[in-house]
Amino acid sequence: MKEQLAKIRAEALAALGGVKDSAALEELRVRYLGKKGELTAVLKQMGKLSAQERPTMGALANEVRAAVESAVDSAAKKLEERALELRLQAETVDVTIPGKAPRLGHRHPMDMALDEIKDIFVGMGFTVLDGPEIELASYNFDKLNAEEGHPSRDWSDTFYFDADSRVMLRSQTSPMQVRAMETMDLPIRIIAPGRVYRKDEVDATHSPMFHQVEGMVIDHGVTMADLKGTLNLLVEQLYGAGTKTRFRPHHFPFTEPSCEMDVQCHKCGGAGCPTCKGEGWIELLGAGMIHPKVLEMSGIDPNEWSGWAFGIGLERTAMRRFKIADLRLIFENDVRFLEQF
Ligand code: 2U9
Repeated sequence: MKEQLAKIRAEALAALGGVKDSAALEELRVRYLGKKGELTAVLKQMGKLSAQERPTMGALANEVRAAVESAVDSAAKKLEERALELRLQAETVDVTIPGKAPRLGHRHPMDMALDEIKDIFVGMGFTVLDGPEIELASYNFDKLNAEEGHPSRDWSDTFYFDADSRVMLRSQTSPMQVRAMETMDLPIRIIAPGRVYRKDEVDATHSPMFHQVEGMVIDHGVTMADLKGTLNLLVEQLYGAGTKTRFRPHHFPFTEPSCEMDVQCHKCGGAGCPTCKGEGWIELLGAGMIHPKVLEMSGIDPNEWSGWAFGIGLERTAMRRFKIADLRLIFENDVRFLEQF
């Protein structure tokens, strides 16, 4: 038995000394110290020993068990240390290696053009509105004096959601202004920028989705002179001091009188060139005095209050501002295009 115990000790210590991983260690622990292990098997034979031999063998067995247990513990500790060492090696960061610069995005020219316009109007005390793109036709048309049968309500021009033509994708941002007239305290000065939708085929100047900025002022004694003064200021800030404008009569259902405003061609200074198609002037926006019926429908007394409104297409403004020849470039989001602005 003595030899058996010595053999177990020698074999166990040798095996534990060269153990490679925790699975192998566990296997050895079970093999030598487990209930069905080699040491237990020897201890089970103790009964066969004489009373004299038993205490010495018992002490020796305990000594061997303690030695194997201690070897198991130190092997486990070694494995742990080795694992930590490997992890630290793998996770080493060389802080002196130059970093990879992240590729920065770029502001979209539409966003830049909108911000310029917003800044100009906020500077004059206007509030910027936001509102739903899915609208009621009553807000998009009826309350803007475009009644049943008006050509802009046609199914070939407008995206309706229902057969009764009651719910639609807004075709202008005016419904936001109607909602403002119904809910805000007078006087009001607001601009309403946002996406609008019309059934147009995509080409170099058209898209079924585009952006508008509309604006309006309602106060006591507001006249066409206020409209012209404000829009001239807008143009001077967008295109530089001294930029000339002209106002031509026009027709819109929601304004009376109505006009379109042109700016003198920045390329030729009015002499006529390919940019202005020989006209000397470039059409910029539509505007007018808010129709008394439109005021009345939103509960504003046209005998007490008057107001003006305008609408400007943002894509066209950005295209002119940044000299972009094709509208489709604005929506394609090609970074090589966007980086130029
Ligand atoms: C209310 C009353 C009046 C907004 C206006 C225009 C003239 C106009 C076009 C510009 C280019 C649309 O994007 S575009 O195709 N808009 O010409 N818009 S007056 O008048 C309003 C708005 C709201 C309650």
